[in-house]
Amino acid sequence: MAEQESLEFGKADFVLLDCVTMEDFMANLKLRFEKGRIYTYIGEVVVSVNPYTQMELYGKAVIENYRGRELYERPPHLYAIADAAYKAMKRRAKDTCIVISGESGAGKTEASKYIMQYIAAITNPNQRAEVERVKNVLLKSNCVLESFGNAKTNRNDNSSRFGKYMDINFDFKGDPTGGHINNYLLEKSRVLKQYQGERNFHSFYQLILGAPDQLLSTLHVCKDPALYQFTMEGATSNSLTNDKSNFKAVVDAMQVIGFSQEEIGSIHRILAAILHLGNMSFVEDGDTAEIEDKDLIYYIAELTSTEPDCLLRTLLHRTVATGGGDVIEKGHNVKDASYARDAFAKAIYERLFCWIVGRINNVIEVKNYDARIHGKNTVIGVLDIYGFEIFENNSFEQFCINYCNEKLQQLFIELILRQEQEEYQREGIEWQQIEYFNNQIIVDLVEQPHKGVIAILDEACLTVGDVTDIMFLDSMNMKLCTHPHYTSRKLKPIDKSMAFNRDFRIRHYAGDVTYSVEGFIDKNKDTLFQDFKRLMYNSADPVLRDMWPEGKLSITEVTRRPLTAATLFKNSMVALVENLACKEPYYVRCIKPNEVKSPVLFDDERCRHQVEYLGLLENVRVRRAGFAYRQPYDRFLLRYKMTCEYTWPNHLMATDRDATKAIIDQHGFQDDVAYGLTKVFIRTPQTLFTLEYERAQLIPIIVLLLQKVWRGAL
Ligand code: AOV
Ligand code: MG
Repeated sequence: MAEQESLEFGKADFVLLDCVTMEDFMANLKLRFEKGRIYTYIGEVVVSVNPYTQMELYGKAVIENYRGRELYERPPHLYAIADAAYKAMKRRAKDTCIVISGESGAGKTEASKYIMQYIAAITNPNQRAEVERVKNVLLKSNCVLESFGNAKTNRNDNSSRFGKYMDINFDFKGDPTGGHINNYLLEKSRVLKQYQGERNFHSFYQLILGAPDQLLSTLHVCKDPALYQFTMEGATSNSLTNDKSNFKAVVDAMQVIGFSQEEIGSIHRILAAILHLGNMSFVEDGDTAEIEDKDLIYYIAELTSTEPDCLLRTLLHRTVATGGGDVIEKGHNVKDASYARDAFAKAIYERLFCWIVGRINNVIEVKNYDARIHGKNTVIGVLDIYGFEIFENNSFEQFCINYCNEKLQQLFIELILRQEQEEYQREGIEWQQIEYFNNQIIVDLVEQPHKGVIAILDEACLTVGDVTDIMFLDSMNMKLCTHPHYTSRKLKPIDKSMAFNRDFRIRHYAGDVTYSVEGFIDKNKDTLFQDFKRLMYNSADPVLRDMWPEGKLSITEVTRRPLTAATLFKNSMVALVENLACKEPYYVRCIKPNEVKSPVLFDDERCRHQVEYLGLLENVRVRRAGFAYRQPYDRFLLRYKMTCEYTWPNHLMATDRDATKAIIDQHGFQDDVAYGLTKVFIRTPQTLFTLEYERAQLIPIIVLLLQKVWRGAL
């Protein structure tokens, strides 16, 4: 068990609690938080409580203290879990992953950064230049991705508005040789509009407030976010982010990564173009729309390296292929033009973000050449994704984010609670089944083919004609009315807490969330007229051109209907979970101590709620009753047979199980072990450490002996 600190700091591992009750768990968590012990184990899971203040926990000396140590030798820390994942990867050539979960503002992104810093600090002792380059890019990528993918929300001043899974590749020496970032569904609707008190993505404010005057003037941008429709809301919000200095930090980081001056210039021009697009408004001109402020057309055309005429035509018209194969141009009315402008602004930003991720991936991609030279390539994956969210208004984005958290909780249940218990049963180990809530039912509610919310939404989106959000709600009400985790005001008219008839509610594992259906159909269809794609593809700016490869198709060549946003997201989540499930997982479970970002307040009720839905108490129970290590008998013998006179060099017993028993009995570990059908189960790490220690002592003697035998034979 974890190194025992003085008892005044509570138990360093919840497994050591005298009683596993919610009260005891909470008392220990609270005591440790109050004493500045923000990390506690449940076996190999780290429970982390956001301290909301800078802790003296992360310096170089601390890193050295954890380097190469066993998990239980030092007080609980993210560094210990990072080291354990690293050791498993290096010693056993296992792909591992670190899954960080918890609700919005619980500290996932900070944790992921500390973990990456640790891995960077303990690798490349020989200072190989190429490895240093890769490490630098991996570390600097955080700064760039946070600028473009994070924003202030009402729950977190630096909230990740995208999901991130980063693979770090290692060579046989255990040094990082490259990596790959997968990003998941950016909340692009934020570009257009933010709820009261929230902000657009940091990148916009950093440009407006941090760019040098000369750059701003070439971008035709003023130094005041209140002047732009898209940044107006955040202009007055009292945020902790330091936009001015961060602008420079982001540019520096991009340079370190390898973005060229031209590319950085393009990125700034694209951001400025989006700001100008936001200020564009339309007026009625007969049946069609006209642009009110013509200057904006010239600014945007200049910034996107397109022809003003083409830009104007694209904003006000749309080409349509008629049934007969002809192509006609249809003028927009004001409503359609505004819709098209918004779709365009969102799409440019999203593509810019994906392009940046792709650009970083180019730089850190493991080349075949490297793999050949460095041999086996193993991976540590780090997952930092948007946490569970409940806002006053919840929309399509919260629905996706919360579904993603359901999937991750399902993975946790699958790996930590279910498979563990099933293995004991399979192996015939005596076992008292531990009850837990399985959220598979909610995952199914969302993703089941034909019957789930996403399928119903897709069906509505594929229906010809004008399908409204309300029709989608009606369809859900009809198909899901008996589901225990679904309800809506229409089904339950007395429920006043659902404000409108356009709401539906899902009882998530982490709490009830009421979603407004408004915008679901549009956001799921995610339509952007082909004219915009062609316009961008024909831009003289190579960065913009690169982002719109399908722009080379004309309207008559576009035949396939693209997958909907929700289905794309679902597919990416299924792939993510499959990828994580085939790696050895390490978990960090983050807890948000209070809603007011206070370093001293431990809100009992809020914390208890999180402990409950994260299934932490069940985790302790399974862990406590269970066995930390297990190995098939033949593998166990192969490794430890030299530690027992009856098994070295070969045993003469009836079965490997008997031989294993002989080793265990000789060491006096009988009480710490159970014998399954095919595997031996060991309860505490100390038993394994002792065996490992003895083995390490004996190996040099055996090697000497063998050498003598060989020489004699020669
Ligand atoms: P999140 O990633 O879990 O939320 P963050 O990692 O962004 O949450 O943490 C929120 C804020 O809490 C940070 O900006 C810090 O101010 C503070 N914080 C978190 N961890 C620490 C720590 N170890 N030490 C000091 N301060 C910390 V979201 O991205 O919203 O789900 O989508
Ligand atoms: Mg985050």
